[in-house]
Amino acid sequence: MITILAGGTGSVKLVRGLASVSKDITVICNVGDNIWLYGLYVCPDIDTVTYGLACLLDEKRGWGIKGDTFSFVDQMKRMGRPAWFGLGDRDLATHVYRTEMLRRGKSLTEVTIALAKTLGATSKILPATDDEVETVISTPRGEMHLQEFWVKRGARPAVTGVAFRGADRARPGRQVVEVIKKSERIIIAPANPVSSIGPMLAIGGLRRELVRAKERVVAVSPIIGSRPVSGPAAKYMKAAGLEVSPAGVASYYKEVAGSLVIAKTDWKMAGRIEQFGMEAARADIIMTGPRGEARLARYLAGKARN
Ligand code: FO1
Repeated sequence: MITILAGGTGSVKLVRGLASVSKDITVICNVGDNIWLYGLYVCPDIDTVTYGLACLLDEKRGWGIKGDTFSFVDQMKRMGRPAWFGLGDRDLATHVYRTEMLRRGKSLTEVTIALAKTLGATSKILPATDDEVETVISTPRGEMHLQEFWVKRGARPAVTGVAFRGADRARPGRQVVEVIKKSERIIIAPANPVSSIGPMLAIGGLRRELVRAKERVVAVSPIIGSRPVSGPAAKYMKAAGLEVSPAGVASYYKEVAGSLVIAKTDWKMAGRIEQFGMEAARADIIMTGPRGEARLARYLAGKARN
């Protein structure tokens, strides 16, 4: 069994690649981006992975359902309600379904498994926790929810800190610990280390399990040279006091991962990564199209068998 720790947009390609090369994949998803909107519980990273595995994802945006319409948010705007978060009309059904089941007493784990099945996702998807953990960004304008920083404010404010509210009380989701224990390989997706993987590492019980499994944990760098493959990783990494480089990623993961896969062009970084007690493996980590996704996945699955 292979487990992958995933965020959303930055992780879905590798998740899909792994699902194309192995039937026994479990995805543990970040919940720090989850947000309550209009009385509905929206879980962007879980939904991105679910839609990606169910061939529903809007590939161009990297989130939401392809071909979706936005009449609901347009109408909300006309009614004078906040409409900065682009909830699609079909996507809305996911949030209504989830919220209804949560209100009936189901856990987020149960709802996530049910949604994946209903929508046709091909792998097991689990939230990192059933408890609420919220990624909070500190800026000179004050603290704000990650979605407010990213979507409402277009990631423009300077970032002075990143915190994970509720993580100190959160317990790993049902099945998460068991899945980590059983997996021959645990992969950390090339997601934003601070905002996508950070909320999971902040959950004590989950972090402890990864520390125990360290030699089976392999992280894939989301940074090539000094640039993130996508998204605002550089801003968050700088705010967390990390160097924006594969070595900076290694310093963040040094306690929980035995190896870091870096781009072949970053071979000069290997020595610095090894100083953190990690193996520095070199591979083609840019995933262009399904073939690129499957190629990196095969490489990682191969490492799992070695
Ligand atoms: N990202 C945006 O940049 N703008 C949006 O309006 C937006 C809406 C949205 C709705 C549902 C969903 O599942 C994701 C959505 N995202 C949107 C993506 C999301 O904000 C982030 O990219 C992830 O949380 C980071 O992984």
